[in-house]
Amino acid sequence: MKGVVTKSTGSWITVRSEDGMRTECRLKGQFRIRGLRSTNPVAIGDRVEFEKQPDEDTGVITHILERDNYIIRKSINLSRTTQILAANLDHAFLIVTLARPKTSTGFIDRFLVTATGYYIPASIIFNKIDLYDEALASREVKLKTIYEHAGYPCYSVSALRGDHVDRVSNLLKGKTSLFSGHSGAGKSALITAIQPNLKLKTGLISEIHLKGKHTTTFAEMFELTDGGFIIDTPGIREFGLIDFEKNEVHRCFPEMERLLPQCRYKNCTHTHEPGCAVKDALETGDVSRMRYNSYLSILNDKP
Ligand SMILES: Nc1nc2c(ncn2[C@@H]2O[C@H](COP(=O)(O)OP(=O)(O)OP(=O)(O)O)[C@@H](O)[C@H]2O)c(=O)[nH]1
Ligand SMILES: [Mg+2]
Ligand SMILES: [Zn+2]
Repeated sequence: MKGVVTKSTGSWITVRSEDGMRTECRLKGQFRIRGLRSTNPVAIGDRVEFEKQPDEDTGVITHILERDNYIIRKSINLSRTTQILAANLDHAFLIVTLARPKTSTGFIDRFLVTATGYYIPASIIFNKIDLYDEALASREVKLKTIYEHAGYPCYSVSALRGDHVDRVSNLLKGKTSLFSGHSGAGKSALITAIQPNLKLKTGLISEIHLKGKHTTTFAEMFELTDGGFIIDTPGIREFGLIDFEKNEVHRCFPEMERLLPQCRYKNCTHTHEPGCAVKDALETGDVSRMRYNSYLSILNDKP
């Protein structure tokens, strides 16, 4: 039988077959070894083949089909382990909050680089706009200008008040979408605002650290009544990049990639080369310094 992985708790993997039925499956032993470096050899969104066990209730996954794409990260602290957030995505959304908790632009840029590197359309959702004062509102305007100019659509919502939630739900129709972001950004709250019958668990923000409390512990894919699937994920602290070659990073900054034909050297890395259109654009403001600094910091992470 064929199906899609909708949840994985380590020992049990939930597979949804085309008829909508869900089967709790185990993984055949050999995959564990092959996927050793990843904390999760099977990712949410993976298309798999499985066999029903004689008890008819459970199954065994026998084959994982090739992935169209995936979003993968490594935790900075545990640099050897990688984690696939989800596979076979049509769209990746980063849920960003400017306060309670604060999302840094470095984090945003690393997420966008990964999505772009794997050709997954990425967008930013600014949540908790009900908490804005003038300073936060103007910070959001600045960030939106930068990211939209770079090529990433931006949306502003309040999951709490319901502001503009319908705009986001329209984007999800008929697609498989991922929600990622820091703990407490409101991923589960926004999914529940989009589809109230899901009633996902949400957690209060710690008053001391102004951060979330890691309420969602396993990623899970949910079916939307209007068609499509949404993947809620546990909050992540950092977004460590993997699999990137130095000369590939600029490809993941669309506003820089656009300028490459105007650089003197066709393999320009936009760092030390003369006649670099990206560096000229920094002067005119066409490429934002903040994004360029992220680019340099990502380049310098490389061995
Ligand atoms: N003021 C305000 N609070 C919100 C909004 N959206 C979510 N929250 C609150 O933020 C807290 C965290 O929301 P969650 O949905 O649990 O956040 P999460 O991103 O799923 O967090 P993890 O599951 O820990 O990764 C909850 O107390 C929500 O009620 C919003 O638009 N405005
Ligand atoms: Mg959550
Ligand atoms: Zn250049």
